[in-house]
Order: sequence, then structure tokens, then C-alpha cells
Amino acid sequence: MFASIEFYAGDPILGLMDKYNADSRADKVNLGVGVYYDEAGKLPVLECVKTAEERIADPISPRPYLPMAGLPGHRKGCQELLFGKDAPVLQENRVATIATIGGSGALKVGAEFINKWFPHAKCYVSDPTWGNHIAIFEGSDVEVGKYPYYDNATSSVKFDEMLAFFKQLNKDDVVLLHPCCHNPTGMDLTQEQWDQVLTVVKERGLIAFMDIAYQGFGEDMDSDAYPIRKGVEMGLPMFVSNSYSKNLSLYGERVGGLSVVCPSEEEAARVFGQLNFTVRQIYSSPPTHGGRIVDIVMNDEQLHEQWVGEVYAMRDRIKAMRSKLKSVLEAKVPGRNFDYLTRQNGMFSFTGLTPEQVERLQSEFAIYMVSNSRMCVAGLNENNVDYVANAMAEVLAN
Ligand code: KET
Repeated sequence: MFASIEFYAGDPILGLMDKYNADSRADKVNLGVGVYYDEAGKLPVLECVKTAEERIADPISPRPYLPMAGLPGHRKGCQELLFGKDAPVLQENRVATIATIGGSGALKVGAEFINKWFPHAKCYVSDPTWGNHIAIFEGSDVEVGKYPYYDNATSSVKFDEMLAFFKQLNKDDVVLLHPCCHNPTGMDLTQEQWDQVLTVVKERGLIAFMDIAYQGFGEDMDSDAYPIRKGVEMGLPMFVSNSYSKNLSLYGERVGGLSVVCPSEEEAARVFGQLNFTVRQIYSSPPTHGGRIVDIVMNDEQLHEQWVGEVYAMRDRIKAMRSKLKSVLEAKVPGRNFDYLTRQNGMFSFTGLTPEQVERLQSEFAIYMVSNSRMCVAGLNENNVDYVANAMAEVLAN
């Protein structure tokens, strides 16, 4: 019966985590999956989340089905974070937002919606992008293409090529954009470049799909949402998927949101209805626990403020690790430029190592990074940064 089922080789990012967990070497370092580890190398539970958990647990509450769109407070939290607390677009009720099962769930619901209502649309992703972008859209029968983005030779964005590419796309083609902390390269557009991109999106009638999974890890909560807010200001219809996995350190709770910005309240209401139906067709409704934490932290003024501080502390520690790694590598590998480490934003650094060099780091030094040379800088700390720098210097030298 199952003779024709093909072998699944596993996911290049999640599979790496399994390999890392199975490695018994004491000095192993996990720089693979996009997860923030603290200075002690541990997955943090944020203080604001601990407080929210205490409130949820006392008294132990019943677990009803949530609405298909999730908790109203979760949805409101997503909206205010993405578009700004008093954004006119929210007051005008022009954004249809549902709570989703992580950022991945938001992408999936969005991809299904696009396949159903824009059946001829093609989705263009940056070259390179997070591998699952391609898998999710293709999994929903949306054809995927790539737009030029990163230049390995100069460790920078091929902006002119990207813009020229957008100029020849067709109406209703989807362009998947990373508002901040580009995955996997860490190289973002400047605000001026965003203005140009969004102008072309508007002129060509493209559908912008903004996937924001690292809000707060780049510059700050507001600047990281610049492309989203600018797009709204320019009157663009838009899809926005957001994830709380990283900035609330709630990976396993699977919390995120999907927002669709519409031209009118009436259209937003119909879009909201169809998003609900899409959810019903896939998983019916989201889980309670993570949604309750999001609701509490996002809507309690004090906890929200505490949360933002905690995100910025994570952001600053990553930045410090970038500088540290850069200075050790500069000393060890003279003649090679490591400026990219501090020019890139967010959790990831695209190191430009060859697949062979990445493989050597794993086999000889128990250092795990993705084979495309992506390193999760958030896995570095004062105890392992010299070890990693030494190992990188070693594989670069020989
Ligand atoms: N978008 C982007 C850009 C992203 O990097 C991730 C996760 C997600 C969406 C999914 O978020 P979630 O809320 O977990 O469903 N990226 C990391 C983890 C993974 O591969 O699943 C990563 O790139 O390592």
C-alpha cells in the first residue's frame, strides 16, 4: 500500500536540532535553529511571561474552544504591535486579524487564502529566504519564484536588481518581504529603499506579504515595523504574518497572527470571514494557553513595558556577540573582512562559509550551523564565542 511513498530527508533546520541534541560532545554549540539562548546557553522564560502564567494558573481555568480567529485580546495585541497603538487603519476597522498557530500557521492560512482567491498569483520570495516560505506556499499550490536579494561577493543587498525585478512583475503577484532581520542573511533594506520598493509594489498592483518573525530584535519595535506602517500609509493592501515565538520566547506555544490590510471596513469584514473559514478547514481553532499569555502581556500596560525591555536586552546581547565574534575573527584571520557581522541585523549571520567548511565545524568542533552558512548568533555567549571564533578561523585557514 505504501510502496510509492517517497523518503523524506528531513528539514535542513529542524533536522539539525535533532542532530545537535544527539551529539554527546561536551563543548557542542548550537548555532542552527533561530532560537534565542541566554548568556548561560539556556532558553529563557521571560519575566513578563512568568507573571502572565501565574495569572492564568490561579485559579486553574477551563479550556473551551476558542473562536476560529482566536482570542480578541491576542488579535488586538498583534494589531497594535504591527500597526501602532492608535493607527488610523485600526480605528477604521480595515485590518482583518486572526490569531494563528505561530508565524508558520499565519503563512499557511495566508497561502491557502491566496491560492483560493488569487488562483493565478505567483509568489516571489527573496533569494535566499527561509526555506519554509517556499515549502508552505508550494504546499498550498501557489507557484513560487525568486527575486534577487543577496550578493555573496559583497555581503550586501542587490538592491538595483531587486527593484528592476519587481518592476516587471504582474498585477496580483505576491512578493514575500521580511520587514526586519532578514532570514537567513541578516541584511535589511534601508527606509529609503523600502520607500522605493513599496512605490513599485503600488505601481504594479503587487500583493505585499510581510513576514515579521523578529520584531524588536533589529532596531526597536516601531522601526522594525517601518515597511508595514509605510505600506499602510501609502494605501497598499497587504498581508502581514507575525510570530511571537522569538520575541516572547514562546516557541512551543505556537503563537502568531495573520493580518490583512483592506481598503475598506466592509472588505475587511469579508476577508475576516474567509480567514475564519480557512482556519476551520485546516485546524478549526487555535489553542488556548499561548493565546492567553499573548493576551495578558500585550494588553497589560506594565507587562507590555517589561516585555519590550526584555526583548531589547536579548537584542543587545546578540549585538554584543556580533562585535565580540568580529573582533576575535579579525585578530585571527588577518586580511579577511568580517564587517558583515555587525552590519547584519537580528539573530542570523550569513557567514559565507562553504558547505564543506560548515560540515567541518560540525564534525571536528561540534558547532552546528545551517549548511547555507547561516549562523544563529543568539547561540553565542561569553563561554563559547572564542571557541567558535577559533574553529571558524581554523576551517577558513585550511
Ligand atoms: N518566518 C520566519 C522568517 C522565520 O524565520 C520563522 C522561523 C517563522 C516565520 C516561523 O515562526 P513560528 O512562529 O515558529 O512558526 N524560523 C526559525 C525556526 C524554523 O525554521 O521553524 C528558523 O529559521 O530557524
